[in-house]
Amino acid sequence: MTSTAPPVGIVMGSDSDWPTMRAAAVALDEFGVAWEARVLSAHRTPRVMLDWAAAAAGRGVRVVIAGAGGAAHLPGMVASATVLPVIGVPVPLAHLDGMDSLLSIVQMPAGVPVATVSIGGARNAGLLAVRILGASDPELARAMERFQAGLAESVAAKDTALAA
Ligand code: RP5
Repeated sequence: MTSTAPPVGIVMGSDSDWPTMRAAAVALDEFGVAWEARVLSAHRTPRVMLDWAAAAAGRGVRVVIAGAGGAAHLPGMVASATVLPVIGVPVPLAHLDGMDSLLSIVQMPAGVPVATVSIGGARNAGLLAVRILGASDPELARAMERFQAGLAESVAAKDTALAA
């Protein structure tokens, strides 16, 4: 098994999730973190999903971002088949405003964690993946420090503008 995969794997239950999930890829691009994206359905292609999850760590993936909508079992099932950290993104569909997706992903049984972000929160999923990688990558951690400083500056600028 070769370790040539990008450090972040973005998986989703359908290509219809991509308009939501691409925000994770954009965040990773901003930090120069490479990623791969796959459509893997817990219900429609369960064996392909489990094979990908089981092989991911050996291929060099370090963090998984998994998004799904509705009966959103993909993040939890991927987490059951890998030791890698899995970040779950509840994708909002036409009904129930994404609450179904959120509850499907966040209520994991003890022993099988999924770090769930907000409904549609794929950008934060990408940023969380950067932080996880930054724990063992000082350069990436410094880039996150600069990013956070930029956030603070943008709030300070708004504060100054309102106070003027
Ligand atoms: C879920 O079903 C997918 O993650 C997607 O959010 C939802 C609908 O999929 P499509 O019918 O658009 O393929 O498994």
